[in-house]
Amino acid sequence: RKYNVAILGATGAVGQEFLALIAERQFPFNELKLLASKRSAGKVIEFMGKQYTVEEATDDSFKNVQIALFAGGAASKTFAPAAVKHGAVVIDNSSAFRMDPRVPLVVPEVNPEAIKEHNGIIANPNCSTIIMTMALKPLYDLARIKRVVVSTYQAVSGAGKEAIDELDDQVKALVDHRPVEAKILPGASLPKHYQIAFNLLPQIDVFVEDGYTKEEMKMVHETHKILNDDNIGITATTIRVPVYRSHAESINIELENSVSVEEARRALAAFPGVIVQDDPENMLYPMPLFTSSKDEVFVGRIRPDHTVANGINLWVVGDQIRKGAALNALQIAEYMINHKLL
Ligand code: 2RA
Repeated sequence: RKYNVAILGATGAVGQEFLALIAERQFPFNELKLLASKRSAGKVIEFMGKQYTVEEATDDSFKNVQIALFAGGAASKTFAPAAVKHGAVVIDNSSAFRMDPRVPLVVPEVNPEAIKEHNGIIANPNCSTIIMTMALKPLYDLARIKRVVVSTYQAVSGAGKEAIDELDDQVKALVDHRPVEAKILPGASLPKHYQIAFNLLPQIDVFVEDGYTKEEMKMVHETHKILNDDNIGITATTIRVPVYRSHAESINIELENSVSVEEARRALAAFPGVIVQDDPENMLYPMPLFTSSKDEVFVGRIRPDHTVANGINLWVVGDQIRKGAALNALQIAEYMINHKLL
Protein backbone atom coordinates (compact mmCIF):
# COMPACT_ATOMS: atom_id res chain seq x y z
CA ARG A 1 0.00 0.00 0.00
CA LYS A 2 1.07 3.55 -0.74
CA TYR A 3 0.20 6.70 1.16
CA ASN A 4 -0.55 10.28 0.27
CA VAL A 5 2.09 12.35 2.01
CA ALA A 6 2.30 16.08 2.68
CA ILE A 7 5.45 17.84 3.83
CA LEU A 8 4.88 21.13 5.60
CA GLY A 9 8.01 23.28 5.47
CA ALA A 10 9.29 21.48 2.39
CA THR A 11 11.86 24.12 1.43
CA GLY A 12 13.74 24.30 4.76
CA ALA A 13 16.66 22.20 6.00
CA VAL A 14 14.44 19.53 7.59
CA GLY A 15 11.94 19.56 4.70
CA GLN A 16 14.73 18.98 2.19
CA GLU A 17 16.04 16.13 4.34
CA PHE A 18 12.56 14.57 4.34
CA LEU A 19 12.73 14.46 0.55
CA ALA A 20 16.23 12.99 0.49
CA LEU A 21 15.19 10.28 2.95
CA ILE A 22 11.90 9.46 1.20
CA ALA A 23 13.90 8.76 -1.96
CA GLU A 24 16.72 6.95 -0.18
CA ARG A 25 14.44 4.70 1.90
CA GLN A 26 11.93 4.18 -0.91
CA PHE A 27 9.16 5.39 1.35
CA PRO A 28 5.86 4.14 -0.06
CA PHE A 29 4.23 7.38 -1.18
CA ASN A 30 1.51 7.83 -3.71
CA GLU A 31 0.74 11.55 -3.97
CA LEU A 32 3.25 13.99 -2.53
CA LYS A 33 2.34 17.56 -1.57
CA LEU A 34 5.06 20.04 -0.83
CA LEU A 35 3.73 22.81 1.38
CA ALA A 36 5.31 25.96 2.73
CA SER A 37 4.55 29.53 3.71
CA LYS A 38 3.44 32.08 1.12
CA ARG A 39 7.07 33.23 0.80
CA SER A 40 8.23 29.91 -0.65
CA ALA A 41 5.05 29.00 -2.54
CA GLY A 42 5.54 28.66 -6.31
CA LYS A 43 9.09 27.29 -6.04
CA VAL A 44 9.62 24.27 -8.25
CA ILE A 45 11.41 21.30 -6.74
CA GLU A 46 12.64 18.41 -8.83
CA PHE A 47 12.20 15.16 -6.93
CA MET A 48 12.68 11.61 -8.16
CA GLY A 49 12.41 12.70 -11.77
CA LYS A 50 9.26 14.76 -11.29
CA GLN A 51 8.67 18.47 -10.84
CA TYR A 52 6.69 19.56 -7.80
CA THR A 53 5.44 23.09 -7.25
CA VAL A 54 5.52 24.15 -3.62
CA GLU A 55 2.02 25.18 -2.53
CA GLU A 56 1.08 27.68 0.14
CA ALA A 57 -0.27 25.66 3.09
CA THR A 58 -3.95 26.13 3.92
CA ASP A 59 -6.33 24.03 6.00
CA ASP A 60 -7.59 22.40 2.80
CA SER A 61 -4.08 21.29 1.79
CA PHE A 62 -4.50 18.22 4.00
CA LYS A 63 -7.61 16.80 2.32
CA ASN A 64 -6.91 13.23 1.27
CA VAL A 65 -3.52 13.16 3.02
CA GLN A 66 -2.71 10.16 5.23
CA ILE A 67 0.73 11.15 6.49
CA ALA A 68 1.58 14.80 7.23
CA LEU A 69 5.24 15.40 7.97
CA PHE A 70 5.68 18.79 9.65
CA ALA A 71 9.24 20.11 9.50
CA GLY A 72 8.72 22.40 12.50
CA GLY A 73 8.16 26.04 13.38
CA ALA A 74 5.07 28.06 14.13
CA ALA A 75 3.11 26.59 11.19
CA SER A 76 2.69 23.32 13.12
CA LYS A 77 0.28 24.81 15.62
CA THR A 78 -1.66 26.52 12.84
CA PHE A 79 -2.17 23.49 10.62
CA ALA A 80 -2.10 20.42 12.89
CA PRO A 81 -5.82 20.67 13.82
CA ALA A 82 -6.90 20.85 10.15
CA ALA A 83 -4.63 17.98 9.14
CA VAL A 84 -6.01 15.81 11.94
CA LYS A 85 -9.57 16.81 11.05
CA HIS A 86 -8.96 15.62 7.50
CA GLY A 87 -7.82 12.25 8.88
CA ALA A 88 -4.07 12.61 8.48
CA VAL A 89 -1.59 11.47 11.11
CA VAL A 90 0.67 14.43 11.82
CA ILE A 91 4.29 13.71 12.71
CA ASP A 92 5.46 17.02 14.02
CA ASN A 93 8.99 18.28 14.45
CA SER A 94 8.06 21.48 16.30
CA SER A 95 8.01 21.84 20.08
CA ALA A 96 4.31 22.81 20.08
CA PHE A 97 2.86 19.46 21.17
CA ARG A 98 5.81 17.60 22.68
CA MET A 99 4.81 17.95 26.32
CA ASP A 100 1.05 17.58 25.69
CA PRO A 101 0.00 14.45 27.62
CA ARG A 102 -2.29 13.41 24.74
CA VAL A 103 0.62 13.47 22.29
CA PRO A 104 3.22 10.68 22.21
CA LEU A 105 6.82 11.89 22.07
CA VAL A 106 8.69 9.20 20.23
CA VAL A 107 12.14 7.93 19.35
CA PRO A 108 11.24 4.66 17.59
CA GLU A 109 14.22 2.67 18.95
CA VAL A 110 13.51 3.92 22.49
CA ASN A 111 9.74 4.09 23.10
CA PRO A 112 7.85 2.80 20.05
CA GLU A 113 5.07 1.52 22.31
CA ALA A 114 3.93 5.14 22.82
CA ILE A 115 3.01 5.53 19.13
CA LYS A 116 -0.30 3.70 19.37
CA GLU A 117 -1.56 6.12 22.04
CA HIS A 118 -1.76 8.93 19.50
CA ASN A 119 -4.81 11.09 18.84
CA GLY A 120 -3.75 12.26 15.41
CA ILE A 121 -0.47 13.94 16.36
CA ILE A 122 2.86 12.32 17.19
CA ALA A 123 5.68 14.60 18.27
CA ASN A 124 9.28 14.26 17.20
CA PRO A 125 11.57 15.25 20.09
CA ASN A 126 14.15 18.01 20.04
CA CYS A 127 17.27 17.01 18.11
CA SER A 128 19.70 17.03 21.06
CA THR A 129 17.20 15.02 23.10
CA ILE A 130 16.81 12.34 20.42
CA ILE A 131 20.57 11.94 20.14
CA MET A 132 20.98 11.73 23.93
CA THR A 133 18.14 9.26 24.52
CA MET A 134 19.58 6.91 21.88
CA ALA A 135 22.65 6.55 24.09
CA LEU A 136 20.80 6.61 27.43
CA LYS A 137 18.21 3.95 26.68
CA PRO A 138 20.52 0.90 26.48
CA LEU A 139 22.16 1.97 29.74
CA TYR A 140 18.81 2.67 31.35
CA ASP A 141 17.64 -0.84 30.50
CA LEU A 142 20.89 -2.28 31.82
CA ALA A 143 21.23 -0.46 35.14
CA ARG A 144 18.63 2.34 35.49
CA ILE A 145 19.86 5.94 35.54
CA LYS A 146 20.10 8.17 38.59
CA ARG A 147 21.58 11.34 37.14
CA VAL A 148 22.79 12.81 33.85
CA VAL A 149 25.04 15.84 33.28
CA VAL A 150 25.11 16.76 29.60
CA SER A 151 26.89 19.47 27.65
CA THR A 152 26.11 19.87 23.97
CA TYR A 153 28.11 21.14 21.01
CA GLN A 154 25.37 21.97 18.52
CA ALA A 155 25.86 22.59 14.81
CA VAL A 156 24.57 25.77 13.19
CA SER A 157 22.19 23.88 10.89
CA GLY A 158 20.10 23.18 13.99
CA ALA A 159 19.10 26.83 13.73
CA GLY A 160 18.10 26.50 10.06
CA LYS A 161 19.44 27.31 6.63
CA GLU A 162 20.01 30.99 7.45
CA ALA A 163 22.40 30.04 10.24
CA ILE A 164 24.42 27.88 7.83
CA ASP A 165 24.68 30.85 5.46
CA GLU A 166 25.63 33.10 8.36
CA LEU A 167 28.58 30.90 9.34
CA ASP A 168 29.62 30.70 5.69
CA ASP A 169 29.43 34.48 5.18
CA GLN A 170 31.28 35.22 8.40
CA VAL A 171 34.15 32.85 7.58
CA LYS A 172 34.45 34.36 4.09
CA ALA A 173 34.37 37.90 5.51
CA LEU A 174 37.06 37.08 8.06
CA VAL A 175 39.32 35.50 5.47
CA ASP A 176 38.87 38.58 3.23
CA HIS A 177 39.43 40.95 6.19
CA ARG A 178 35.94 42.40 5.74
CA PRO A 179 33.66 43.34 8.69
CA VAL A 180 31.63 40.43 10.06
CA GLU A 181 27.85 40.64 10.22
CA ALA A 182 25.76 38.68 12.76
CA LYS A 183 22.00 38.72 12.22
CA ILE A 184 20.75 35.21 13.04
CA LEU A 185 22.57 33.51 15.92
CA PRO A 186 21.98 32.79 18.75
CA GLY A 187 18.42 33.22 17.44
CA ALA A 188 16.86 35.36 14.72
CA SER A 189 14.19 36.82 17.01
CA LEU A 190 16.58 37.65 19.87
CA PRO A 191 17.51 41.29 20.52
CA LYS A 192 21.27 40.72 20.10
CA HIS A 193 23.36 38.65 17.72
CA TYR A 194 26.90 37.37 18.03
CA GLN A 195 29.52 36.10 15.62
CA ILE A 196 29.56 32.29 15.46
CA ALA A 197 32.66 31.92 13.25
CA PHE A 198 35.63 31.00 15.48
CA ASN A 199 33.39 31.43 18.53
CA LEU A 200 31.04 29.48 20.84
CA LEU A 201 27.60 30.72 21.86
CA PRO A 202 26.38 29.54 25.27
CA GLN A 203 22.75 30.27 24.37
CA ILE A 204 20.38 28.17 22.26
CA ASP A 205 16.83 29.55 22.26
CA VAL A 206 15.53 31.92 24.94
CA PHE A 207 16.24 31.91 28.67
CA VAL A 208 13.37 30.42 30.63
CA GLU A 209 13.97 29.68 34.32
CA ASP A 210 16.85 29.80 36.80
CA GLY A 211 19.31 30.87 34.10
CA TYR A 212 18.60 27.84 31.89
CA THR A 213 17.69 28.11 28.22
CA LYS A 214 14.63 26.54 26.63
CA GLU A 215 16.88 24.11 24.73
CA GLU A 216 18.39 22.96 28.05
CA MET A 217 14.99 22.44 29.65
CA LYS A 218 13.77 20.53 26.57
CA MET A 219 16.56 18.05 27.21
CA VAL A 220 15.30 17.59 30.77
CA HIS A 221 11.54 17.40 30.25
CA GLU A 222 11.52 15.54 26.96
CA THR A 223 13.96 12.90 28.22
CA HIS A 224 11.73 12.28 31.24
CA LYS A 225 8.74 11.79 28.95
CA ILE A 226 10.53 9.54 26.44
CA LEU A 227 12.11 7.30 29.10
CA ASN A 228 8.90 7.52 31.13
CA ASP A 229 10.85 8.28 34.29
CA ASP A 230 10.69 11.70 35.95
CA ASN A 231 13.07 10.62 38.71
CA ILE A 232 16.21 10.86 36.60
CA GLY A 233 18.17 13.95 37.61
CA ILE A 234 19.16 15.76 34.41
CA THR A 235 21.11 18.99 34.03
CA ALA A 236 22.11 20.38 30.63
CA THR A 237 24.31 23.08 29.14
CA THR A 238 23.69 23.65 25.43
CA ILE A 239 26.24 25.43 23.26
CA ARG A 240 26.21 26.46 19.60
CA VAL A 241 29.51 25.70 17.86
CA PRO A 242 30.84 26.71 14.42
CA VAL A 243 30.17 23.29 12.91
CA TYR A 244 27.84 22.91 9.93
CA ARG A 245 26.13 19.68 10.76
CA SER A 246 25.90 17.01 13.50
CA HIS A 247 25.40 17.72 17.19
CA ALA A 248 27.90 16.37 19.71
CA GLU A 249 27.24 15.75 23.39
CA SER A 250 29.45 15.06 26.38
CA ILE A 251 27.27 12.95 28.69
CA ASN A 252 28.15 12.07 32.28
CA ILE A 253 25.86 9.38 33.65
CA GLU A 254 25.41 8.07 37.17
CA LEU A 255 23.82 4.65 36.96
CA GLU A 256 21.60 3.24 39.67
CA ASN A 257 23.24 -0.20 39.62
CA SER A 258 26.78 -1.29 39.07
CA VAL A 259 27.83 -2.44 35.59
CA SER A 260 31.27 -2.66 34.07
CA VAL A 261 32.28 -0.29 31.31
CA GLU A 262 32.59 -3.37 29.10
CA GLU A 263 28.94 -4.31 29.75
CA ALA A 264 27.86 -0.74 29.01
CA ARG A 265 29.86 -0.79 25.78
CA ARG A 266 28.23 -4.05 24.71
CA ALA A 267 24.74 -2.74 25.48
CA LEU A 268 25.41 0.41 23.44
CA ALA A 269 26.85 -1.57 20.52
CA ALA A 270 23.84 -3.90 20.49
CA PHE A 271 21.31 -1.07 20.45
CA PRO A 272 19.68 -0.46 17.05
CA GLY A 273 20.75 2.80 15.47
CA VAL A 274 23.85 3.19 17.66
CA ILE A 275 27.41 2.63 16.44
CA VAL A 276 30.18 2.41 19.01
CA GLN A 277 33.27 4.08 17.62
CA ASP A 278 35.71 3.89 20.46
CA ASP A 279 39.34 2.91 20.03
CA PRO A 280 41.57 5.47 21.74
CA GLU A 281 44.75 3.61 20.81
CA ASN A 282 43.95 4.17 17.17
CA MET A 283 42.51 7.64 17.82
CA LEU A 284 39.06 6.47 16.82
CA TYR A 285 36.13 8.46 18.19
CA PRO A 286 33.06 10.13 16.66
CA MET A 287 33.43 13.57 15.08
CA PRO A 288 30.73 15.76 13.53
CA LEU A 289 32.54 15.99 10.20
CA PHE A 290 32.30 12.22 9.73
CA THR A 291 28.87 11.57 11.25
CA SER A 292 27.15 14.12 8.99
CA SER A 293 24.51 12.63 6.67
CA LYS A 294 24.70 9.33 8.56
CA ASP A 295 21.62 7.72 10.06
CA GLU A 296 23.21 6.32 13.21
CA VAL A 297 24.14 7.93 16.50
CA PHE A 298 27.84 7.39 17.23
CA VAL A 299 29.22 6.78 20.73
CA GLY A 300 32.85 6.92 21.77
CA ARG A 301 35.20 7.89 24.61
CA ILE A 302 33.34 5.39 26.83
CA ARG A 303 35.09 5.49 30.20
CA PRO A 304 34.41 5.27 33.91
CA ASP A 305 33.81 8.36 36.02
CA HIS A 306 35.77 7.50 39.14
CA THR A 307 34.37 10.44 41.12
CA VAL A 308 30.98 8.77 41.76
CA ALA A 309 29.67 5.24 42.23
CA ASN A 310 28.56 3.69 38.90
CA GLY A 311 29.64 6.72 36.87
CA ILE A 312 30.28 6.59 33.15
CA ASN A 313 31.27 9.20 30.57
CA LEU A 314 30.26 9.16 26.91
CA TRP A 315 30.91 11.28 23.84
CA VAL A 316 27.88 11.05 21.56
CA VAL A 317 27.56 12.50 18.05
CA GLY A 318 24.67 12.35 15.60
CA ASP A 319 23.39 14.15 12.53
CA GLN A 320 20.68 16.31 14.01
CA ILE A 321 18.89 16.92 10.70
CA ARG A 322 18.72 13.16 10.06
CA LYS A 323 18.27 11.21 13.31
CA GLY A 324 17.62 14.42 15.22
CA ALA A 325 14.73 15.43 12.95
CA ALA A 326 13.68 14.09 9.53
CA LEU A 327 14.87 10.50 9.87
CA ASN A 328 13.32 10.04 13.30
CA ALA A 329 9.98 11.35 11.97
CA LEU A 330 10.09 9.11 8.93
CA GLN A 331 10.98 6.12 11.11
CA ILE A 332 7.83 6.84 13.14
CA ALA A 333 5.79 6.72 9.91
CA GLU A 334 7.55 3.51 8.83
CA TYR A 335 6.85 1.92 12.21
CA MET A 336 3.17 2.77 11.84
CA ILE A 337 3.08 1.29 8.35
CA ASN A 338 4.90 -1.88 9.42
CA HIS A 339 2.65 -2.33 12.44
CA LYS A 340 -0.55 -1.51 10.55
CA LEU A 341 -1.22 1.55 12.67
CA LEU A 342 -2.23 3.75 9.74
C1 2RA B 1 18.92 23.59 17.55
N1 2RA B 1 17.46 22.20 18.87
O1 2RA B 1 19.93 22.92 17.31
C2 2RA B 1 17.57 23.00 17.73
C3 2RA B 1 17.07 22.34 16.49
N2 2RA B 1 15.90 21.60 16.71
O2 2RA B 1 18.93 24.79 17.65
